[in-house]
Amino acid sequence: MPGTAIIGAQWGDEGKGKITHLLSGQADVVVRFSGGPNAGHTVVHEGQTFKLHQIPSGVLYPHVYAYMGNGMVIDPDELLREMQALRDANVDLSRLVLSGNAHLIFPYHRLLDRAVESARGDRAIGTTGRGIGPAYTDKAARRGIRARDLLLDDAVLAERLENALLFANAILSGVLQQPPVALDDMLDKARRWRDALADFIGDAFAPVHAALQAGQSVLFEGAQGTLLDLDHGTYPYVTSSHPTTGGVLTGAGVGVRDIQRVIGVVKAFQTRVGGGPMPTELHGEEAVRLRGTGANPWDEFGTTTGRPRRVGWLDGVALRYSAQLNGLTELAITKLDILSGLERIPVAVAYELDGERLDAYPAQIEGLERCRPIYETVPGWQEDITNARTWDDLPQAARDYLRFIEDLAGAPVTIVSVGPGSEQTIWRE
Ligand code: 2SA
Ligand code: GDP
Ligand code: MG
Repeated sequence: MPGTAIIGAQWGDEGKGKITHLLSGQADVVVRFSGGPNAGHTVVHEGQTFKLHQIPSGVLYPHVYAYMGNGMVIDPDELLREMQALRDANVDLSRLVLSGNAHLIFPYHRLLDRAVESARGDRAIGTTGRGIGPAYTDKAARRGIRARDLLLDDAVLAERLENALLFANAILSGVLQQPPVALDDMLDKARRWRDALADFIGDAFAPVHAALQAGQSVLFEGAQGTLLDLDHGTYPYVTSSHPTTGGVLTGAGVGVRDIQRVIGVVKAFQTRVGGGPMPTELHGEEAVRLRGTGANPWDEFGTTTGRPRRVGWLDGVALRYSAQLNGLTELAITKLDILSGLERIPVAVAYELDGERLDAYPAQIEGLERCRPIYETVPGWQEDITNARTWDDLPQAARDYLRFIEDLAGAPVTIVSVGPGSEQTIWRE
């Protein structure tokens, strides 16, 4: 199994960290291809819980080469904190590489992110405030600073920063009436980042291709989820990158033939953080039932920001769309244990829009905002399934629910997760 992409099939937080970490046990290389410190991937490794943001989830295995790919935006301050926390837990970072082509998040990106969000008022995207949008904006506008730029002479770096600050300060002080950011401060920061990170900045292209060519197992770890894709998600309520299979190609620099398996990670119900339409959203007691109250570590609160996640029933229309868009070859279903004890489980199989039945995902957000889910309801199960380890250990109703999901997505379920622990996993033969 040379190239395997692990893609969030919904709005993020499907459990990509757990699935990537599990598969990393047998992998040689793990590459993150999109996003940055907005991500929060929870991994339980040898009983200890790690929350990874920018570093690939494979890093916890000492045999794995972990690459932060060119498609990412990296906040070096956050990265250094994350690296220190891992070192404190005795994790070996000698095989960690930051692509020289990844763009950097500077403090002015965070300032801009927060200022623009507050200026949007009730039309705010609900970003994580980590500077993601402004950093990708600078990248697209060709004024971004890349990791490799830290290694340049001070004079050249200063020139690039000055160019980037022309725009940042025009918005910050000209439009938003905030104090401008000083070039010297940014240059000082960049020098400190250079000292701390120079040994980690390198090539994330040639070694990944060498591994693929040698038939080694390479995992591409997705961040966020399909419906947050800049082109294909619920625009403008999206992130500024491509968490989809398309994003693997550009964000890691590989070709279509390099990816044999595309695993869509699907939570057994639906969650979303931030603004934007969510047709199957629930409120009140039903929502608390799926979200939890925060008493358990796996309850639905943001891994990075702690924000309560919006929750709802599984959206089969969105799942079908996601399966097509990503070319999913298989599904990993997570958090199935959370549904235990329900009498019946509704799943959206179509939408209703202006009295018409809609089977396809609407292209326009204005349409999606008015869609009402058409549910099909399947029987639930009462048993605790957190100790199930084989397909046959699952109650019949749980297996039927999984088959229902397979039919909706048109892809087989190969992995079922019944708890956060790595042992709480069913590998379907
Ligand atoms: P941004 O910060 O510009 O990427 O925000 C744009 C939208 O993307 C959503 N987004 C996320 N949604 C779910 N999970 C994410 N990661 C963290 C987690 C989030 C957290 O693992 O829980 O801790 O709150 C993530 N990152 C970005 C975001 O909510 C906006 O809707
Ligand atoms: P990611 O961003 O896709 O990696 O997902 P997050 O880490 O943000 O959120 C998933 C949460 O669910 C984490 O707290 C995981 O430990 C937890 N989790 C993953 N799989 C399961 C599962 O099958 N059951 C339960 N109860 N929790 C799970
Ligand atoms: Mg997450």
